[in-house]
Amino acid sequence: MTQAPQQVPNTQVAYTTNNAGIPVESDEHSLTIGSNGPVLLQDHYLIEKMAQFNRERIPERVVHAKGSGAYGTFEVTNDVSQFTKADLFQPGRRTEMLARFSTVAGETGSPDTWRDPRGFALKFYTEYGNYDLVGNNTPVFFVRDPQKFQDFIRSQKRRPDNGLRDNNMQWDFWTLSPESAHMVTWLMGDRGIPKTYRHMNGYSSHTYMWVNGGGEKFWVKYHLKTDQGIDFLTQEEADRLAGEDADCHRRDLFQAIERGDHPSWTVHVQVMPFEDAADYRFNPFDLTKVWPHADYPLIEVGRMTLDQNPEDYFIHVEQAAFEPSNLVPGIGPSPDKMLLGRLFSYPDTHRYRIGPNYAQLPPNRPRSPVNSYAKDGPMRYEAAGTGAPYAPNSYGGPAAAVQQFGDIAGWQAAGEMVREAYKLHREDDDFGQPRTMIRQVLDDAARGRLVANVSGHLKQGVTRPVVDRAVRYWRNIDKETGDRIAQGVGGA
Ligand code: HDE
Repeated sequence: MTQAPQQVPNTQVAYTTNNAGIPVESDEHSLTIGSNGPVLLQDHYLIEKMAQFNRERIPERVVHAKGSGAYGTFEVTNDVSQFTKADLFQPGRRTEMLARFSTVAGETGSPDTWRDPRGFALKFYTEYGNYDLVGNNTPVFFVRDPQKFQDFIRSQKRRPDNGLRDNNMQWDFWTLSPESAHMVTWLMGDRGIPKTYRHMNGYSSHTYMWVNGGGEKFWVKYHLKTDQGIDFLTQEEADRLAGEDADCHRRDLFQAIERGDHPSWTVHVQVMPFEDAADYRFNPFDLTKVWPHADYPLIEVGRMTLDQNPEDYFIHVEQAAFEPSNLVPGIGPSPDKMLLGRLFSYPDTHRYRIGPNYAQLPPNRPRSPVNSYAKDGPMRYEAAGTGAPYAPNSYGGPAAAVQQFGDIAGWQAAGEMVREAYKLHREDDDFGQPRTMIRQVLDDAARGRLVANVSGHLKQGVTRPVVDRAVRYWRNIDKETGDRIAQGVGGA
């Protein structure tokens, strides 16, 4: 009988145990009859190791599967309390946070440098629960109705017949959905492949509502401007890195934080008075539109700094659950149809991917008290502490603090039930803002790269009718750019 290892506290001499904490007899030999086998069913540790291994994967995110994350802090640097009573935005506040950056269409093992928007997901552990701001590195998006999101994503992923990605599907969808023009211009330009996660901006993209202490409401859009400066990879650089170091963005973020080179972003908002929305020149809730800064300038709010790598990638990043529905007092949604669709989808996907008690997992666990009446369900391990499992109850269970938190961050709504596009505002159209971007924001070199990127993309497997439609799509955005792309793809 081999002696059990000297009984010492785990903290000093760590010896291998099984999941029940029982010291194991060997790390490398299965239990057999004689040294040549057969292997015995009673080798409980062998079976535990194999069974655990077979169950290590959870479903990857259906979009934004490849990503990287880090913890940090958000610090208020400017007094915006006239616009919001949200605790984390009050003067002097420092709030711990988690950020996750990601690509959109690629699977968990795909290259960091594929041309794709980048997810920019933030979770703030505030005094009144988690506030999640789940944006991208672009201020707009491809579609403006949640009905089309799933279809858009399918055109970006893999064909049902051969499982291959297909530029033809992408351009077929985009050219049949002209509302995509603004975002496609962002995507096919320099912002489509950031140099690293540290060298890109983040945006709420959506319009949100802020409510101040007096109950006044405002519409806001967030801009998180990188303090590292915007930088990008050319298509050639990105293609090379995809082969040489598919995880280069993940590596860069981890190593920068490890060496103390903590990335930061300065957080700004554009603020629109509540009453302005109705007759603003663009539909302020249309996710394919920006608010020109001349109309609503940026107002600084604070700075977020990422300074702590997660100790375990799977626990803190793979299981992180961000949801736009995590809106704390002083912040609300807006009539943006895409945002309202997202309020359902994220908690739904978390329940599917990581179980109904996902909010108790380390990255998702609020740092403030949780007094919810939720109970039971797989992997639940924290008692609700509500005195009785129902409300109201006479055993000290929590009740809603209606006086303090009863106001609703909402708006007037009336009308027939319809299935229609947004009513157009006077300057609403699908091509005006991308045209302004090409003509007034990009310089000659950036315009040249945009033309080269689009032409190159169209020459990879896109069929002639779709190419011709794409040239028309770009001519509608900007005639000269469309003509240059026509030339780039051999005339159309
Ligand atoms: Fe997402 N999106 N999305 N999305 N999204 C998800 O939720 C969805 C949209 C974004 O790092 C999913 O947890 C719908 C816009 C980020 O974990 C899913 C619609 C923007 C992340 C989902 C949109 C985003 C996601 C899949 C249209 C920028 C990664 C995994 C109505 C403003 C968060 C998950 C992370 C992830 C649904 C469109 C950003 C499927 C229904 C617009 C950064 O629930």
